[in-house]
Amino acid sequence: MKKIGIHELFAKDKTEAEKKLYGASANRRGFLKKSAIVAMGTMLGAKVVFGKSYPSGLIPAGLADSENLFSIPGKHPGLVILNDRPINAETPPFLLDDKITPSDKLFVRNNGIPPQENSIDINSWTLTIEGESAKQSKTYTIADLKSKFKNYTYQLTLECGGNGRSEFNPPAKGNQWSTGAVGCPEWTGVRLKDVLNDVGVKSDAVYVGYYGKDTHLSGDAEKVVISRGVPMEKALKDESLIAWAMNGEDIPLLNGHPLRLVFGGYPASCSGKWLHKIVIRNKVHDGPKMTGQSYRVPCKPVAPGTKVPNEEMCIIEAMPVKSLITFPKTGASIKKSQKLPIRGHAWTSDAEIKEVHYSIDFGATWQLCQLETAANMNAWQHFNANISFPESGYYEVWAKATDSNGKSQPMLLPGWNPRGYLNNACHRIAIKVS
Ligand SMILES: Nc1nc2c(c(=O)[nH]1)N[C@H]1C(S)=C(S)[C@@H](COP(=O)(O)O)O[C@H]1N2
Ligand SMILES: [Mo]
Repeated sequence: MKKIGIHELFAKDKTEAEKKLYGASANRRGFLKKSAIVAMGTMLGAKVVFGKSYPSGLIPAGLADSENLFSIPGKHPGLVILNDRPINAETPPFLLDDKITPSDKLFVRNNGIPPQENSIDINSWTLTIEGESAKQSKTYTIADLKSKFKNYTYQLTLECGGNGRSEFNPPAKGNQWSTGAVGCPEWTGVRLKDVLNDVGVKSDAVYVGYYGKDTHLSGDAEKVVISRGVPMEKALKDESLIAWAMNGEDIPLLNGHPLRLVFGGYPASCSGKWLHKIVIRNKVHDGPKMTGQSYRVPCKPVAPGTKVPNEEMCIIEAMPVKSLITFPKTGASIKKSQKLPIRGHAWTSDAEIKEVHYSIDFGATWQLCQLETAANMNAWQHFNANISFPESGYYEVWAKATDSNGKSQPMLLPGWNPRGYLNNACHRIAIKVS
C-alpha cells in the first residue's frame, strides 16, 4: 500500500485520501473492510494498539477531520459552512471547548432568509399571543416583556434534531451535520409560562406553535418558512424562555435577533427565531415542518432504507443523551511518558447526566470521567479525565454519557430513520502516542 502524508489524512476531501488508503475497496462514505484494519496502522503512521477490538466497517477518526476556508460575518472563521442559501454552519468539536458557548461559536441553522438587520427596530418589534386555546389575544413590545415579567438567565443546550445526520447509511437528505449543530450559551428573557398565564390558557390547550419573521427561499412573502412548537408540558417548564439576549448581549441576527424561543433539550427546530407570534393550540400544532416526515422518526424501529408512511412517523420531542470531546482536537500527538487530559460536555433532555465514561480500547473497557453538575436544568455538564496509554501507537478516545433515566449512548449509530435524526452515537477522537 502507498504511504500518505498527514495533511492528506486530515484532508477536507476524504475521498482522495481514502482512495490511496484502500484503493477501490473503500466506498465514498468511507466504510471499509475489516481486513483493511490490519494495514491501517501503517497508514496512520502508528500501530492501532487495540486493533483487535476495532469495530468492523468504521473509518478511523484520524481520517475524519476537516477544516474550513470561508467564514460568516459575526461567526468564528472555524465554523464549517454546509450551505450558504439558507445559511447552515456547524462548529467543530474543538471550538466548543468553552463551558458557555460564545455567541460567535453557536451553530446556525436557517430554513429561510433571516429578516434584514436594518428592518429590525427593537422598539417597535412585537410579540402577539393568540390561538383557539388562548383566552384572549394580546400583543407585547420587547420593553413590555422586559418590564412586566421577571427576567431569568439560564444556560440552555440547543441541538438540531439532524445533528449527526452525515453518518446515516443509506444517507438521508438534508444538511450533512457531523457533530457540530449543538451549543450551550446563556440565554436571558422571560418564562414563556409567565406570558402564557398573563394571556390566559384555556383548559383544552395541548400545544404552542411559533411564527418568525424570516422569509421563504421562494421569495413568496406569504409563505411561512417553518412553524413548529412544543407540547404544553414543555412550554410551561421554568426554563422555557422567550429570550432577547445571548451571553448578556443582543442575540446575533442569524440566531434570532431580536427575540426567540429557547427550549433546551428539545430539537432546536422548536426554538423559533425572529419570534413575532405564538399560538396556543387545542390540537398538536400543524404549521410547516410540523407534519409529514419533518422532524419525525418512525414510531417503531425500521430496517435501514425502509420507506415509512407519514402515519407511522412520530414527532421528536426530548433529544437523546449525548456527549462531545472538546479537548484535545482529534489527531493530537503526545509522548508515551505523558498523560492526556481530555475535556468535554454531556447533555440530555429534562434530566441530569449521571456519568460520563471514556474508552481507549474501542469500548472493550470504560473508565469514569470527572463530572460537574449542571448550571441549571437543560444546561450541558462538563467532564474531564487524565488518560495514560499502555504503549506507543494509534488510539481513539471514545466518550459515553449516561443520564438519570438510565439511558446512555450507543457506540455506533442508533436506529436508522428516513430523515437522519437523533444520531447520539459516541464521539471519538484520534490520538497518536509516540
Ligand atoms: N424562524 C425560524 N426559527 C428557526 C429556524 C428557522 O429556519 N426559522 N430554524 C430552526 C432549526 S431547524 C434549528 S436547528 C434552530 C437553530 O438555531 P440557531 O441557528 O440559533 O443555532 O432554529 C430553529 N428556529
Ligand atoms: Mo434543526
